[in-house]
Amino acid sequence: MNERFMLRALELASLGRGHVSPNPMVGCVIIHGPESDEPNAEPRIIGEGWHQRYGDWHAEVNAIRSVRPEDAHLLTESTVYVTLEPCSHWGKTPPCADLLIENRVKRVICCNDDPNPLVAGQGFAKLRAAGITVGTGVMAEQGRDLNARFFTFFERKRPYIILKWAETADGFIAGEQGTPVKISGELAHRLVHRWRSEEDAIMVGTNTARLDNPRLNTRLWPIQAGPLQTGFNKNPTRIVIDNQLSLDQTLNLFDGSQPTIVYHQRPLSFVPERHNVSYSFAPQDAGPLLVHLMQDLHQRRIQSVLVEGGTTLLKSFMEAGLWDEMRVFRSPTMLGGGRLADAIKAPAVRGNLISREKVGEDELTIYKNSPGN
Ligand code: AOF
Ligand code: ZN
Repeated sequence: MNERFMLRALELASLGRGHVSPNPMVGCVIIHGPESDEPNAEPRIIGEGWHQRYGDWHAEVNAIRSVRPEDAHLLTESTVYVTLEPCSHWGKTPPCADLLIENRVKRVICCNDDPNPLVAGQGFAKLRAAGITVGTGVMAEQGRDLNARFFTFFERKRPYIILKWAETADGFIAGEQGTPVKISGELAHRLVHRWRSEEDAIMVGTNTARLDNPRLNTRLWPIQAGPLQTGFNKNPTRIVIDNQLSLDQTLNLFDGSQPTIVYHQRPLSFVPERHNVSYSFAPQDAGPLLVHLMQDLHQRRIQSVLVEGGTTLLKSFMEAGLWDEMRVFRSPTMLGGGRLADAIKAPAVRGNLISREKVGEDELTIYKNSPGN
């Protein structure tokens, strides 16, 4: 077992970020060498691959295909490092476990078991039944971290929630009436567009939709900026809460350029029809709106949501303990008055500090939710 190779597999997996959802990011490295009981041999990577895009070949297939014909005979003495349990089901592609068995690889080492009930241990069972040595739990934490969205989706039956806001040096997040003010700088702005391209959905509350008229797209993270330079620039699904369906239909959000979901609590005798806009009714007596939202998004297979404000919406996620990450920009500017950022933080909110770094003029701090919060 060699963590160096798993690290490489994790690195490859991450190249799929923003392109594979609702599938996990998976990387695979095939090694021939001493671990394969070859005396005096140096371990050598004979193949590698990753899951590049939703619907495309899985990591193991790409790795096996990358093996040069002259190395193909080494596969029977190889160790396959793959970040997730190889699949056992017929999905968009045939089972990866079968492929590894056909190629008679010697060992398979993974970070994590696949939480998808279609797989969940059956991939390993298949491999073992075919006489392949299986190891799992190698760099398990890094593996879970990489696919936090995928694991949250299957284990908690809800999307991974990222709360994001910007505050001024004197701690304000918006003007007096919650009016939006420009707080963070140009680089932070661009980074947010990159984040948007990495998540399945992006959400705002009614006031932000009305006052800000946001487009919620990824125009500042152009195609060339992505790791694959594929000419593929993914825009997230937009989500807006509009309880009484009072928002002006000429807002950018409703322009039909991206799938948009409107959650409301106003009973309707007919469902409005608009291109790319769907309406989801949450009956008032059916419990908290956010609970309805989580269930509905889970059904739609949305694995992550970037919540961009405003204050009321951020606060309700925090109060419900419904969040996994907080990303906070602090700018050097002073506002002198307005809505205090502290007001959106519920008293019980505690997060683990993950990182703090400069983004242009601003400082970005990232927290993750502590278990039990
Ligand atoms: C692997 N290697 O690279 C990935 C796996 O829709 P499909 O057919 O692509 O299947 C998706 C499921 O397969 C996904 O939910 C997860 O359980 C597994 N993903 N498995 O062996 C891979 N991406
Ligand atoms: Zn597979």
